[in-house]
Amino acid sequence: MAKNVVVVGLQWGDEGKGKVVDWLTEHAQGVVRFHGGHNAGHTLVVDGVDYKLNLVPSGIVRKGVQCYIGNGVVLEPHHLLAECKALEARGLEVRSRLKVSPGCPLIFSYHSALDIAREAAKGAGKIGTTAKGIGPIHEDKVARRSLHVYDLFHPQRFGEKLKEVLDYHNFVLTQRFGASAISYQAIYDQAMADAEELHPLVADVSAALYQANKAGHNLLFEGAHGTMLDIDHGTYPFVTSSNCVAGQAAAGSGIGPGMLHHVLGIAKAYCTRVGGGPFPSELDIATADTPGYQMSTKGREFGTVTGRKRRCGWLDVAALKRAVQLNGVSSLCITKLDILDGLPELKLCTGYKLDGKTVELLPLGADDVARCEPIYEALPGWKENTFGARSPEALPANARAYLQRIEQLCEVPINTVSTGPAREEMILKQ
Ligand code: 2SA
Ligand code: GDP
Ligand code: MG
Repeated sequence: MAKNVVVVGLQWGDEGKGKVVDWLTEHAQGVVRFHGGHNAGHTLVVDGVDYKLNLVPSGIVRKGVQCYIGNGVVLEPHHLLAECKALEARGLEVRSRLKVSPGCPLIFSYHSALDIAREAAKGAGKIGTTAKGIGPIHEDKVARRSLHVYDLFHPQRFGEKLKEVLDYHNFVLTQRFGASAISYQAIYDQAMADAEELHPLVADVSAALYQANKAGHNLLFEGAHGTMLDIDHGTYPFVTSSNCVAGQAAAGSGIGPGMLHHVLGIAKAYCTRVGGGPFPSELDIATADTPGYQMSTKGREFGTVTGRKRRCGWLDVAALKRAVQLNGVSSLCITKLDILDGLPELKLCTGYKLDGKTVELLPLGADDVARCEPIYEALPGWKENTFGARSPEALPANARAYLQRIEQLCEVPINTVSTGPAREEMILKQ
């Protein structure tokens, strides 16, 4: 493993980043979250036990690995504490191994209330958010009115800032959306109680990472979403509100880009997307015995946070190539190859027809993406079972050919392949 590795999702999220990060911790001493919030959901399967993580980094299941939540993460403090306690109740050491940046913007109930009210007002054109308040907290951050973890430890200052921002948002909630106002006292009291519990975890993450790197620690920077959900580079406005690309690993954790040595891009062997927005290679998932149905059911494609059904489609290589470029991907990991077992034919979307022209990269923004007609290349499927395969030789020839074609089109090596949800269900090439 290169010293410090950024692990990013190259599609619309849920590529299996959590599983891969956990697997990589065999060779790492630290795992860092650098964006997103409790809208993210990662499932790890270790020794037959399932762990579902939202804010806690995916290094927590491996004994002795230090976990960091960087300033780029938007933090719902009560959710974090509840998540830590639930993991501790299952026997993991959590709070003693977790450092939280004082620079994280704080999410409170008015953020989710605004998120829900906005989505309801949008009707059919809604984004399909997770309703966790992710958009509203990022608006507050950029508008320079958000509260941060460091404010929690100055009760008077915290109270004054909270009052000001809550007045502002209550006006919007009641006057613009006809929703109920949110009570100041309930938020203040809960935040002060949480502050006391959070205090021992708060540390200068930026400085700690600098020192850890100097001490020779291998660090993993864990992406929480996918490149196509990036606020600048995704299918805007059907995106989340943070930067999801590898470049955010530096800004969102307070380290310099020179400290990042390898970008590992994670892509599913097919595509999924949850929520609204264009998806050129989307398939029908409702009709039995169709490829989309197999992806949805065998792949158990349900949102980790909301339980929503994820939409499914063929692997979009034109979108993947865009993601490879945006992230400067050094190597690829293809996950969930096993879900395609038994399909007679597979398709790769290699480009689109747009305004009578052929384009080879996903265009920017939702409006043009929605007008893209996919161009497909067909490849033969395989009948054999790849579930749990652990060596390249264990894969059928057609599965190897499928991977080689992706490699060829993306011009990046596939060094790892995941063949099942469990930690050890991985193929490492060479
Ligand atoms: P938000 O809540 O403002 O970030 O939603 C904006 C868009 O981003 C999508 N989004 C996600 N897409 C995939 N997975 C996510 N995490 C959960 C999971 C999702 C779930 O791991 O399954 O449980 O539904 C995630 N979080 C945000 C979202 O669907 C909107 O399209
Ligand atoms: P993340 O958000 O990128 O970490 O991905 P999620 O955890 O939200 O979704 C990926 C899902 O696929 C999880 O339920 C994983 O347990 C599961 N998974 C990951 N890799 C594989 C794989 O190679 N094969 C199968 N069958 N499941 C996998
Ligand atoms: Mg997920």
